[in-house]
Parts: sequence; C-alpha cells; structure tokens
Amino acid sequence: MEDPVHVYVIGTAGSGKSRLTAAFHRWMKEHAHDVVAVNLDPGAETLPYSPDVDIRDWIQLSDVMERYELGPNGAQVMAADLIALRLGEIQGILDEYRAPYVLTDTPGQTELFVFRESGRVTVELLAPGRSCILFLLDPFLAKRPSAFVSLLLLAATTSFRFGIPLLHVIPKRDLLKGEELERLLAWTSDPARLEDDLASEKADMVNQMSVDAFRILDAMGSMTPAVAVSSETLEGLEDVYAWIQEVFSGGEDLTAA
Ligand SMILES: Nc1nc2c(ncn2[C@@H]2O[C@H](COP(=O)(O)OP(=O)(O)OP(=O)(O)O)[C@@H](O)[C@H]2O)c(=O)[nH]1
Ligand SMILES: [Mg+2]
Repeated sequence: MEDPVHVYVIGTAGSGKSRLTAAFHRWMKEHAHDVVAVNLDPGAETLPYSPDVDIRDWIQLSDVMERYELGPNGAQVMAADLIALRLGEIQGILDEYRAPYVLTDTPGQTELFVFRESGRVTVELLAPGRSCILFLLDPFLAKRPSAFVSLLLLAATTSFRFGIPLLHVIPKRDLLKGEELERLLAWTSDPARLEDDLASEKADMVNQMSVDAFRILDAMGSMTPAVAVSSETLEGLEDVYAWIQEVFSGGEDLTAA
C-alpha cells in the first residue's frame, strides 16, 4: 500500500476547521474511503467528531498553564510547540490504522500551526511529499474585496511556509446568499473580477495596499480557484475530494480497487 495522504485543515480562528474535519471525515466514510481523523488542537474544549488520534491525550492546556506557569495565550503557544515531541507516538498510531487518508484538524489560531516551527516539522516528519492543505477563507471575514485579499495573502504565506499543495476553501456556504457565494467564487476563478471590485472600493491606503498585494498574488500564480463547502449540507466535499485525487494521482481514485 502507498503511504497515506495527509490533509491538513488550516484557517483563522472560528473559520470552521473542526466542523469541516468532522464533515469531510463523515463524507469520506460514507463514500467508503478509509480515513483517520487527527486532532492537533490541544486547546479544543469540545470537538464535533471523535478523533482517532487526539493530541489532548498527551497535552492538556490546563496542565501546560500550571506546569510552565503560563497564562492561556502563552500556554497555547507552548502547547503548539510540544506537539512536535509527540510525532513519534502519533506516527505509531497512524501506522496501525494503515488508512489511505489522514485528515488533520489544526490549532484554533492559524499562526500556532503556520508560523511556529512545530507545524512545519509535523508536516515534514509525518508525510513528506504526500501532504496537502485545505485553507479556509472564512466568508464572514472576507466580504469586502480588500479583506478577501488579506486572507489570500495568509493562504499564500501558508503555502510558502509548507511548500505543499493548497486548496482555497470557502466554508459555511449554506450561510451565504446566492450572489455572495457567486462573488466569492468569482474572485478566485476570475482574478479580473477581484481587480475590478478592488478598483470600485474606497481608494484609501488599505485599498491601495490590497491592490498591490493582489498584483503580487496574481503574478505568483496564487489566484487559484476556490471550492465552496458546507459542513452542514456536505455540499462541495466531492470537489475537495476530486482535488486531492488530482494532486496525488492525476485524477485516479487513490482508493479504487
Ligand atoms: N452553518 C454552518 N456553520 C458553520 C459551518 N462551519 C462552521 N460553522 C460555524 O462556525 C463555528 C466555528 O466552527 P469550528 O469548526 O469550530 O471552527 P474552528 O476553525 O475549528 O474554530 P477554532 O478551532 O475555535 O478556531 C461553528 O460552531 C458553527 O457555528 C458550516 O459549514 N455551516
Ligand atoms: Mg477547531
């Protein structure tokens, strides 16, 4: 059997990472794709899925606060760093499952996984060459064109940090009006539309910086089409799965007999 594909769900706080992990895990199981759910968020109080591997079995935020005499934010940072020390054990459990897909929910605050060394070490140690990212562009942070560009910048930075394939995902599509969804999707599939909408925003400093940032993203080839999903209705998950197949097997189903 080939090594599993690791799919990391990354996004800003509250963007829907845990809900998407739950929904995609369910969707995969319903479609007979064997998958393991991993929770790498030591700060998660409750989860909408039962993780097969749970970092909280080794690292609890309350213990970290007490042991290192830290406040809640310092403890989050320390806990995120401590993840790297548990990778051997995590790998051991994953080896026992031997599932073709590993779906990983990451810490609430994006920077804990994206900018601290332990995130990069995790991806490199667990599955070098067979990992990808679902990057959530929270529609409720990104309704204005310049705000959308900020999120795309964060996605591009994440892509640089890890150097692995990244899919833009617009979560919570069931909460969006038809025209809102259409606009958000168009902003990635047709960058000229985003450029036009940026041009019609108030021309202040933020807008000017967003126009410049947009041009850089476009020139770098970072304006790749987004997939819109709902963790409520499971809409769009098939497209996410198809993207993973495309990346790792040129479109052939990895779990096909
Ligand atoms: N209707 C709807 N609500 C969603 C969806 N995804 C997320 N939500 C809402 O967004 C909230 C946050 O979702 P989570 O999955 O906990 O987000 P998260 O990124 O894991 O949050 P943190 O780990 O705390 O940063 C949920 O409690 C839901 O209310 C979706 O697809 N549809
Ligand atoms: Mg979460």
